[in-house]
Amino acid sequence: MTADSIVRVLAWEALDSRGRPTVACRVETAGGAVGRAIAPSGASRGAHEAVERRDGGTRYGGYGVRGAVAAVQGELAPLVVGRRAADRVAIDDDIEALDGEPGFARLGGNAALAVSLAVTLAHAAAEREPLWRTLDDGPRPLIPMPMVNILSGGAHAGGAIDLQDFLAVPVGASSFAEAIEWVSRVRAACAAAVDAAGGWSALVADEGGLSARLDSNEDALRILTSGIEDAGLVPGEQLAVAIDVAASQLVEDGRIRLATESMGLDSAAWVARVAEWVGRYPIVSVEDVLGEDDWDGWAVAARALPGIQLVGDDLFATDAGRLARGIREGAANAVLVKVNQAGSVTRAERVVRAARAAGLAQIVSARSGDTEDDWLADLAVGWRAGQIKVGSTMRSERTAKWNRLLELEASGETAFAGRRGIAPLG
Ligand code: 2PG
Ligand code: MG
Repeated sequence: MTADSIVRVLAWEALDSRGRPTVACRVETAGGAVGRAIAPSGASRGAHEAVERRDGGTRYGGYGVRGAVAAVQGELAPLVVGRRAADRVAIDDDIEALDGEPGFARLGGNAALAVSLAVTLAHAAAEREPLWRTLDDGPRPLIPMPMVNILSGGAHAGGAIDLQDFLAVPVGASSFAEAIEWVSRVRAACAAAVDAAGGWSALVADEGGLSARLDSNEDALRILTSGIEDAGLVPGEQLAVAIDVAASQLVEDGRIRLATESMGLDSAAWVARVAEWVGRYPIVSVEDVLGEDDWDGWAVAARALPGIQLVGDDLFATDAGRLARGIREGAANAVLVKVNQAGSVTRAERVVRAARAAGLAQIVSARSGDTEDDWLADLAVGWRAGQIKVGSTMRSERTAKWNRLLELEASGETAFAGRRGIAPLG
């Protein structure tokens, strides 16, 4: 037995930022190092994500995770105890093999991920290193460009409008601290406009964003662009805009259904509408523009939106196989990386590396149901992802990640990615 041999794995049911149960896990080594992590959980979940195991029934409205917790204690702990925390990659692969079903359908992706993260963190603790350094791939850790939610719709805001995220991307900022200051100013400027539009800026959506029942989705783009100007920043040059359509949530009979505007558009008409917006607003990035299985539509969108970062979230579901198909078919030029879509740190890490090798941009992302954990910031920095998406500038499960990045920047060992990490790359 070595000092980093795992001697104990403990799991329990914790709560995420939406107040729903989720799996928490603590891994302890012989030398006394501890790794502790809580699995995040999405609302606009893709069909191709690792399976989130829920108990069903009436307890916690069916969201309980006692089954997943029992899977950790009953099957994963015996597999992990006695192994070295440094062997995370082999442990993750063995968990996948033990599960035996695609997407960790038997044990639960939430069970597998909580263990994977806790092992990763226990290793860093045993090494007495910050987490990012144990993942460090390159010459110097890279602080990612933040993509910050300002206005929310869709599944994160009770369907106030259809599109899910309207985000600020501080492309002209010269440091992460400046980036966060700028987007905070934009959020404050947008709050007044949201109140004027019948929203209530004191109440926030799942990721801390503003929301209101606007007359159209385009109104959100108008509010955000005016907010950038009102904040004294130059749209496009200093502060750009990103949207996450989360289109898989909107597909109905093969069309994109916009309830706010009482209409349904086919893929081509919808992409043409987005292209018009790109011409009118300082949009640099469009996520999940179409449904998760509309591969042909995505290839059309890639041609219709040249020079724009086209991000696959539900499309790729942080899965190396789906990413490989997207690369072959030219479907997108960026991948959203969510560790719980993958079910393990190792599976997500492989997606980051495959994307980088193929010239795709990488955006490490939190979930709409997240936790006070801050490991996501270290993953982005250590993997040199270039971009990170966490939500807005408020709610502690969001600020935990921003605050960790501010700390790492203040430590002076890092460089800020700036706009370099945004697709199309170089
Ligand atoms: C997304 C995420 C984060 P959710 O769609 O990108 O904003 O949402 O976690 O609900 O899938
Ligand atoms: Mg998304």
